Amino acid sequence: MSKKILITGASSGFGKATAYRFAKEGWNLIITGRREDRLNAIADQLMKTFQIDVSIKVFDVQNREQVFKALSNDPNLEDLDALVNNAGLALGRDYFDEANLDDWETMIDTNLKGLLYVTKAIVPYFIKRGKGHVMNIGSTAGKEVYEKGNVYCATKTSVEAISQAMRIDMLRHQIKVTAIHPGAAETEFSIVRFKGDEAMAKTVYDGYQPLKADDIADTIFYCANLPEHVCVNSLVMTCTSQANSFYLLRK
Ligand code: NDP
Ligand code: 8X3
Repeated sequence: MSKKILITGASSGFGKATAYRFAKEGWNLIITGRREDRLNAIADQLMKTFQIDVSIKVFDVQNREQVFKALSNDPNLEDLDALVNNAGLALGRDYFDEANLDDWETMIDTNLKGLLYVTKAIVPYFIKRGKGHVMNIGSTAGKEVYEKGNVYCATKTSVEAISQAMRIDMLRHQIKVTAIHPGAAETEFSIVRFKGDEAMAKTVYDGYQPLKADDIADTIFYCANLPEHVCVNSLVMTCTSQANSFYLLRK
């Protein structure tokens, strides 16, 4: 029987690439995000190309009511195998004393509270089934805090912490929890971070080959397809030109 995965932030970047990766292998999908037009276009293409079931759910992960309304009491989620908490963003790259409070709130509400809400809404289905896999997308930004990264780095440090906590607290339910921490990858991430300034965003990836969204999708697919008794707990991945948040080789 086909397996089923729910991916947040599937309208772009890692989430979209992950949707394609799992669809190609015959998984059925639930893809989520705020941009309904994009999700519809992706769902149509995947259903036509791979003859799988794709349903979309449009909600803002920051909005607790929307999350629980979208994800509670849904028979389509009763046989869900895996969840990818990918929706997230950085906003601004500013010194702590100069940073914008609204940017901070949005990052905390999306990267941390959004991940908590979605997981809290999905875990009851996993508990009922006696299995399930939560995969959380952190970042190298949560491994080494860098200048002007302050609150973004804090949210991603929290992704590792809460992943560890979930793994401990849900051990008795045999739910797998994996945290994946990618380094620099060229998606819409930097365009969002620099609020539409595409030239500025481009400079982030100058002079080296960053990760591609497909690289992260491949890694998520690997983690999701290990034997029942195997769980990758935490995984850091970078492009070959990056050693960590601080060391990046640009030509
Ligand atoms: P993109 O900007 O390309 O994609 C982000 C996705 O998150 C979009 O699908 C967006 O959908 C969704 N999203 C953002 N805010 C919300 C929200 N409030 N509610 C619902 N969905 C939301 O970035 P990436 O694919 O690069 O980023 C994906 C994840 O990977 C993020 O958590 C990011 O922090 C992390 N990451 C990125 C790295 C990089 O270098 N690119 C490296 C390490 C980690 P929509 O706008 O339609 O809601
Ligand atoms: C995104 C990677 O280095 O821009 O999480 O923070 S970085």
